[in-house]
Amino acid sequence: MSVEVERKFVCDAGMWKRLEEIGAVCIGQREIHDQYFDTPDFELTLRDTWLRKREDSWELKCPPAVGMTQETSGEGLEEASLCSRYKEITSLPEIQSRVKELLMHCAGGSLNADPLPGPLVTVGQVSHEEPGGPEGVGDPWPGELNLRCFAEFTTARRSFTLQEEGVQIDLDQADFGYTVGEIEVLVQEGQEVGSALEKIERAARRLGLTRNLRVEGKMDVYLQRFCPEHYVKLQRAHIL
Ligand code: V4E
Repeated sequence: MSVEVERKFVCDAGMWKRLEEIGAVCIGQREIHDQYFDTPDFELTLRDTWLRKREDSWELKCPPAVGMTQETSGEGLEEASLCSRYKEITSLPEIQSRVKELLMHCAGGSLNADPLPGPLVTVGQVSHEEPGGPEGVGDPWPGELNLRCFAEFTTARRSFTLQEEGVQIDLDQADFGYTVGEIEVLVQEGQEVGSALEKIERAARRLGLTRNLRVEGKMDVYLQRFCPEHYVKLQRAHIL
């Protein structure tokens, strides 16, 4: 199982040129369709656990084991506070059992709430079926656990690699009108994250990213625009 260590950055108009100048190699571009799921009471995301259907595959992102979190690893690098790290689980049986276990431990679990499909809404230039139910997902299991789709969007992604650093750089343009970059390193679970943070810091410096500010991800912006109540709850819980 791997842990994704990543730093987001503001992707300005000069970024392409800078990537070229530092010798980053474009390794592809693609469109990614994501659907995110949670219970009506946000029991997963309030535990910083993100269940996603990306194209036809299920993925779960959750905080890594103690020892790989920034609070406990004592890396002492400024980079540590700018980088997020999440364990990525891609085996469906494991995702289902972790989600079930998490929901069972939620006080007053909401397995009896009635999921309702939402109306059609327009987001920017793109018509979106407002997320609101497990319908159309094609799998019965999310509905059986009272999970509904709360966010759905498509991202045009261009990926680059800085081979000597072992980092991947993605430039993402979401269909609701937000563009963001990220520098990413994958680490095997249990391994030291310090060297990943150093690689990310070196890549950030080479890209001229000197402003050490937290940059909003696609989900921050999506929820602020379309699900403000959910966003406020996650902010109050210091998740976003
Ligand atoms: C919102 C969120 C998660 C869902 C995935 O978010 P993100 O990594 O931004 O999406 P994406 O498309 O780049 O996924 P990838 O292709 O890299 O797998 S996982 C954790 N969060 C919370 C979160 C946070 N607390 N802070 C920041 C800056 N981003 C996300």
